Amino acid sequence: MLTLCGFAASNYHNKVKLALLEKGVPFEEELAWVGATDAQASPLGKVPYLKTPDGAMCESAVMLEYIEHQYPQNPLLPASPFEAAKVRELALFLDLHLELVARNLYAEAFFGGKVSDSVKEKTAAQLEKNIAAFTQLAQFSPFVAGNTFTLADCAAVAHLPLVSGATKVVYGRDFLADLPVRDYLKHMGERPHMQKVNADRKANMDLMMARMKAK
Ligand SMILES: N[C@@H](CCC(=O)N[C@@H](CS)C(=O)NCC(=O)O)C(=O)O
Repeated sequence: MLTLCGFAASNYHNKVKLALLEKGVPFEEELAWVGATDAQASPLGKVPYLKTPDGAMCESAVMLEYIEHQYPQNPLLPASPFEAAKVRELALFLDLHLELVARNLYAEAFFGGKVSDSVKEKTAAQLEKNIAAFTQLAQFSPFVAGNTFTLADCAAVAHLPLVSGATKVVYGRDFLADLPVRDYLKHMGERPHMQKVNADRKANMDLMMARMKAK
């Protein structure tokens, strides 16, 4: 049995959770807040990490690859190596070039902190460039990588709302407004597994905010 460790308000946690649910892979969830992670399983102290019968691993992209290999049912990657590479390309763009850059804004956008003007400027320029490149690659037809649900969708549904939300709060403008992200998320939100992920996310978000206040 697999154990996904982390917390349901985390976008990276939800990326892996949705993949497991969509593939129909049985798993348990173990609550692990940042600061209370297993140092052996996650040497950088990040969530999620995944415990497997063979040992533990960190890094959500690696987990999706492992899950895909270990449990081939309901594939999240096309059979063609080239098509699979194109899906991975999009998933990596979402993780690295969109989410990781937008993350510079989260302290101010979501947690009542402040981000310096120079970081805001740099992040805006980087996001503009990276979103233009993502726009060139993304399909939204109706899934982010084409006409089937893939692991790129697991990344997209977890990350795109944060990129939209953070840019809206910090710059007063949704940097993803020219992409069909709203319709896409609405469509994805009709999937029962997505609804479960969203309900768990909301419940955990309340818990996280209460924890932060109590500190
Ligand atoms: N590259 C990592 C990113 C995971 C990540 O940044 N998780 C956040 C929570 S959403 C975290 O653990 N942050 C705490 C930290 O970086 O110390 C992955 O794909 O798993």
